Amino acid sequence: MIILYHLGLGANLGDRRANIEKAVAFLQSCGRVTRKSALYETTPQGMPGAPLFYNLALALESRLSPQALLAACKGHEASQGRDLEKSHNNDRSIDIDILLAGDMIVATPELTIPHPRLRQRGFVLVPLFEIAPKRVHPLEKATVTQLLSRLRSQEKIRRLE
Ligand code: PH2
Ligand code: MG
Ligand code: MG
Repeated sequence: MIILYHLGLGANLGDRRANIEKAVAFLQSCGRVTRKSALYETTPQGMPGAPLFYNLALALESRLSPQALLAACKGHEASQGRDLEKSHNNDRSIDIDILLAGDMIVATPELTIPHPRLRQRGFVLVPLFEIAPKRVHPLEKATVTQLLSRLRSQEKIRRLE
């Protein structure tokens, strides 16, 4: 079975553009990357004083299960020097988050899909809107366009390129 994933990538340490590009290349080895947003420079959320992020969203068609894809992404993050022990809201060279996995709903201690903070985050919704405006959030029963139009946030999101 091929699953259509939507992923969010973020980096706020080191060469942010290169770190994101490396992650995209890595994900190409997990399946077929069919859509990729522009890069966005975004203000860090929930991380006061942290350096600005680069964020991007992409679509990946993959035969990997959500659990296998998560493990592969964690492996890549670790290979890029990310300390996964203290991974919550600290600066990072690369973060790869599974946002959506087709219509699947996953709720385990290790993995929650759709991503639990998807609808609160402009840095996720703006790039996702660029590549998948009509995608439906299977719990909210709302499209990415609708989720973005409902978002009230102070984030600064600047499209690069
Ligand atoms: N990721 C977070 C927390 N805050 N802020 C921005 N702008 N971009 C991110 O990717 C990001 C964040 C947790 O993963
Ligand atoms: Mg994240
Ligand atoms: Mg993450």
